[in-house]
Amino acid sequence: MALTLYGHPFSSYHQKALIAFYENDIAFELRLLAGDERVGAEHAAVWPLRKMPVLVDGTHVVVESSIIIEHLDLHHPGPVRLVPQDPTAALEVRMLDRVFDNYVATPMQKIVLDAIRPSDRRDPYGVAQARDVLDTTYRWLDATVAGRRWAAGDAFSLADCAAAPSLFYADWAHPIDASLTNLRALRQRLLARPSVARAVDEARPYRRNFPLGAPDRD
Ligand SMILES: N[C@@H](CCC(=O)N[C@@H](CS)C(=O)NCC(=O)O)C(=O)O
Repeated sequence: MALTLYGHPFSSYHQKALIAFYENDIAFELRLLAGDERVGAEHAAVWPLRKMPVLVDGTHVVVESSIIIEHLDLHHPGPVRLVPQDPTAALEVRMLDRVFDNYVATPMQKIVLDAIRPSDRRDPYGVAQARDVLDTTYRWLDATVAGRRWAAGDAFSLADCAAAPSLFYADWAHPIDASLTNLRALRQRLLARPSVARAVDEARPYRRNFPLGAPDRD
């Protein structure tokens, strides 16, 4: 059954799902959300909230990046299992996935999206709160990933699919302090992972669109 993915290469949540596709070399058709009205209408028809990514697997619509990855692991498994079959290990993976989405990607998005608001509708108080959340989360993550190869342990997982794009863009929006060596090293290991490197490379042409101005580095 054909897999169709609605998204855009520069979107952090789209990249999160892409990494899972690339890990297991799963074929899909990309429906690029880049201003084509027909694709936009298809997207709105399957997911009225118009968030990306959205996966359509045959007649089944799957929304939310974490659930898309769980869906692939369940219905299109490959050699790299992204959700451990051991339930206790799976809980740790899902916990880290939630931390990266809620406390890294969400405050990062707050900072980035504030920059494209009209200048008289900005929210400096909310942005300052988002920076505080990032600082607290960075410190917690630095301690949590100490001694781990990947975000949730020895195996690359759903948690790393979430970690890679959220840390990538969060470090652009609000740099990870140099003292947090475990977290910074994890970000570098993630960038070297072929599936992540491929998603980052495919997004390179869009860097000029980063609302805060993309730094001259990954
Ligand atoms: N919780 C969602 C978040 C998806 C999300 O925020 N996607 C952003 C792009 S990174 C988006 O669609 N933004 C467009 C919009 O909000 O209209 C997920 O995990 O898939």
